[in-house]
Amino acid sequence: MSSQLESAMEGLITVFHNYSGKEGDKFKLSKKELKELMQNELSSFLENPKDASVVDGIMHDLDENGDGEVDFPEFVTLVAALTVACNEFFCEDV
Ligand SMILES: [Ca+2]
Ligand SMILES: [Ca+2]
Repeated sequence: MSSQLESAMEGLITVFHNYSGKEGDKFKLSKKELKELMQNELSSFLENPKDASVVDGIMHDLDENGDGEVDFPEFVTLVAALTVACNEFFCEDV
């Protein structure tokens, strides 16, 4: 049995690969794959996941090595940033 945190980590990996394997490099998210992931998996955390400029901005921020795709470490950066933002929101609410 995995702990809650371990399950969450496995979930992250699974979600990433579900989308990264759709086209091109199997281990990286193209802009299209990133957009799909954001729309399907992060729709309540992101304000306008359907807005192309939002996707462009996030892609640009995430793509540290400038190859035009988001690899797993870059994806984790996004999830970590969103988790921190969400935690702040959660703390304000309590
Ligand atoms: Ca891909
Ligand atoms: Ca990259």
